[in-house]
Amino acid sequence: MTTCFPDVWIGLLLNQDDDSFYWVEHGQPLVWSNWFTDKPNNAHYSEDVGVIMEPGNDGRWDDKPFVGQGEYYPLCEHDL
Ligand SMILES: [Ca+2]
Repeated sequence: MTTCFPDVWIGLLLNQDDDSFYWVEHGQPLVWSNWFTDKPNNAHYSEDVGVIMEPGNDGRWDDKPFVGQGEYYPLCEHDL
């Protein structure tokens, strides 16, 4: 059985004012990153969320378009 996993939103959003990414939870700027080669690339000038790419990409990141709620699975933190 093959299971497909989509890209996962990690809480990164693009700041439209300066084209930098920030963490949505606290509004902090991105300091460390794990972008895939040549990413973020803002393809078609519409990619404003940061995701962990689907398996097979070593957990690297890409920027993708925000096309509507539910398009990406979110990665969440939970106290145990
Ligand atoms: Ca991209």
